[in-house]
Amino acid sequence: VHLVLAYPPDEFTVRPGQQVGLGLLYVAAVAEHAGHEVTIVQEGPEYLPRLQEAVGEADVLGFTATCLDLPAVIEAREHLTFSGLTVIGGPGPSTYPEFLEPYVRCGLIDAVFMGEGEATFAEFLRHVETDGVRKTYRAGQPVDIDAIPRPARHLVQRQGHGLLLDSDGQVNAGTILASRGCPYNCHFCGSSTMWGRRVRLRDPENFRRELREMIDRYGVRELRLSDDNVIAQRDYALEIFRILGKTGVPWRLSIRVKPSDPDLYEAMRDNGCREVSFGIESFDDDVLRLLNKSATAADNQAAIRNARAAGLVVRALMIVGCPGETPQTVDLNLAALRETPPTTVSLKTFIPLPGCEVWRNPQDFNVEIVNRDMRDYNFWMYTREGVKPPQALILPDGWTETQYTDHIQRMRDGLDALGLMHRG
Ligand code: B12
Ligand code: SF4
Repeated sequence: VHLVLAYPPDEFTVRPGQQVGLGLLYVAAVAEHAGHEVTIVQEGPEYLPRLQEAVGEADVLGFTATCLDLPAVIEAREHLTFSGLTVIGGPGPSTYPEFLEPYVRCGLIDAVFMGEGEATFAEFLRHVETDGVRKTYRAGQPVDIDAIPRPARHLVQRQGHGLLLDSDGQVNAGTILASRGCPYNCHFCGSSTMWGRRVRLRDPENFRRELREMIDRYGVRELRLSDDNVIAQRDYALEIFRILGKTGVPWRLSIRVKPSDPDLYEAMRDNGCREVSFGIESFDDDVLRLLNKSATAADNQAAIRNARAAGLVVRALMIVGCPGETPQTVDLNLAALRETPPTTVSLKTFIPLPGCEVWRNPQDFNVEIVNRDMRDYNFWMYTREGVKPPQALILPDGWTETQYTDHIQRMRDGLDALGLMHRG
């Protein structure tokens, strides 16, 4: 079978500092492993003509997509002349399969993959050869993450570049996963819908071999550990950090604010970690409770303080416009940031992402979802053209749209005044 696998045409994935998602590379590896021929089309200029040319001789076209990418992928497919099978997988189809139903009904999409893709894609490829392709493939038993082939990085031109805040933006950079899944269930996150809540850890030796390959074969000189929550098991995390440390390559990761003890951050620093991103979201305890963060504003401050004391660059990931916010939330946020400033704040507006609890049951959070157009579900504050105007996707009970967007603007202005707003 000749397969073309495609990243979606998304302007955000081609911005400097972005990285290649690993999902498509994992399923590409499964296909190659089974003896099939695979070509990957990345995003970027002349996307459609490149994709059209690539699918010329192909039997299967497979897209990966987040929710945000779903409309663009459908649009791309509509513009293509292709008579083979079109399939789609990734976090978008996994958490929002309803979006794809009409396109499956009319035959534009032949099969939708939900959840982890390695086992189901292998099954699908067997079905292609026997003409028994199903319309949906839903992941069953979690795969053994030590038994699956390593991501097929040789199929892409670019692994990513400049992933660290203080890098020059040109360095060849790559992402790697040590674990899959997260035991928490923050109500704005779709991780548990995608992976379940059991964390699977890779054999450290298996992880080490992939790391060596990235450095020796692909020339990767900056790394991002893309795990949902690698510190869920502390001893395991420490082992992974030691392995990273032996490479001498600087790296970053995103983690929860707990545990937040100095030893953990010192171990990260001593093993080459240059930058940590914390899922802070808010310094309003009522909001953190409602979002089921299992962390408090004091935990947030402790993490920032201790990580900075260890000498790490600290990126605070924050969300404004969450369910449960009051006008005082902005004041609480700014006061806490003044008291314990991170290096920078990456501020997003609240998005009720499909797959998360707020999307499923907005009434439990006293909000209404006022916009379900996935093209508006990009939570970055900036576009290529510059500042993105605040937009309401949810409206908390009793708020007008103007009040809500003014509230977002006030947080943004406050961060600007503190000199903490990250424009990436
Ligand atoms: C690296 C990353 C990015 C990178 C690269 C994006 C990318 N396309 O992968 C950047 C920084 C660009 C990014 C941007 C965004 N991201 Co992001 N990102 C991640 C992160 C941390 C890792 C991705 C990864 O490599 N995962 C590991 C692989 C193994 O998992 P996977 O991609 O899901 O793939 C598996 C299955 O989905 C399936 N599969 C995937 N593709 C395909 C294709 C086929 C044909 C088949 C059969 C199967 C299949 O098989 C794979 C192996 O099991 C994830 C969190 C996470 N742990 O996944 C968030 C995540 C993917 N991002 C998310 C979001 C929301 C975004 C943004 C929309 C944010 C925004 N701007 O508002 C943008 C979207 C831009 C875009 N076009 O993708 C959400 C998506 C949620 C959703 N319901 O769609 C996630 C899941 C985080 C979360 N928990 O909420 N992101
Ligand atoms: S936001 Fe992070 S800690 Fe919370 S459920 Fe998602 S991956 Fe886990």
